[in-house]
Amino acid sequence: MVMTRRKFVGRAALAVAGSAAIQQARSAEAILEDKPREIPLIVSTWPFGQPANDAAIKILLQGGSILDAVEQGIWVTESDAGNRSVGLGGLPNAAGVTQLDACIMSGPGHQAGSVAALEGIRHPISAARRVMEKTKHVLLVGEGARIFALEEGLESVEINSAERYEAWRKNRAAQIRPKETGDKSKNHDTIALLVLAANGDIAGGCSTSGLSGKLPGRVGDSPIIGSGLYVDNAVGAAGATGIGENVMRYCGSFLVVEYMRQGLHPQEACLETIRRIARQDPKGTDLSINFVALDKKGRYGAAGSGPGFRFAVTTKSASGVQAAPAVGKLVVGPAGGNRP
Ligand code: SD4
Repeated sequence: MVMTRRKFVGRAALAVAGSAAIQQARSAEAILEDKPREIPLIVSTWPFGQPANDAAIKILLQGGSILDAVEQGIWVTESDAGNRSVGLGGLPNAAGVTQLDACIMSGPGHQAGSVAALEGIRHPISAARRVMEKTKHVLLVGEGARIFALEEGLESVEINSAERYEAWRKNRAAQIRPKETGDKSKNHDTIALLVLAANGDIAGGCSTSGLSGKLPGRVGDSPIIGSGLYVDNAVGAAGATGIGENVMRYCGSFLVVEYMRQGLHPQEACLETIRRIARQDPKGTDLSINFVALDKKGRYGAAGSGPGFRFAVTTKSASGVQAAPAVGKLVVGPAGGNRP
């Protein structure tokens, strides 16, 4: 490939900007170093992650497995009928059907399982775990995923699509443009839940109904390993929420983990991932994407492309919600992360 001088200079400038940013991030790490490092540690997306974290830490403290902690923590969010973006309470696609995406990753053995465009199953995270543990595959989609979940004895739920579609259609305007003053967390999003166990093992899970009004069959970042979630037992884990298309074109969660592997603090790794995407993407920081991360040392962090992203952090001694730093000035989408 012949590279013009302009292209070469442009790329070199980008590379310099990138490495300068990493150096800047490394020096910022000194400030972040002071954060407590209590383990087990659980970090998840959005304030609705807190009750999920609480359920997950309880399982760990009772001697349960790290995967049980991930799965049963996420059950809490999937069971919340008031949640419009995770589980069967999630807003339907353009055909009036709620299609669910989920994945799970286990650090030890680097195992992963996913389901996408899954209909009528109460706990997609459990279907993902079964894919990981009981098949030789990583990802099952659509009707195949549903039949597999049914064969595994997972709870199925009858859904009246026409009714759901009508309700969705009537409220569409309100859902697309909720009041600016409203609680943004209600419009969001995906739960990505990361666990660092006391023995240093790491696991994570992710579950969502995806973007409301999406085309039938659309799969977002959440069930894609390396995009909505990534775990490396030697380094750490990361998860994403926001507009999946802006995450999956860059393997966002994988990138966060790779920055941590290069030595960045989890928070700086999240920030640098968004900066890097924004440097390259025609949308700049208008991405509506957010990441959470934790590392093997028990450090954690999060970042959003715009302000408004909050995340839940839980240890044995404390559980709470924190605000994530933002890269750009834009809010997390006028309608939350589900902005088309
Ligand atoms: C998706 N990232 O399907 C998910 C859902 C989400 O804001 O987090 N929406 O694109």
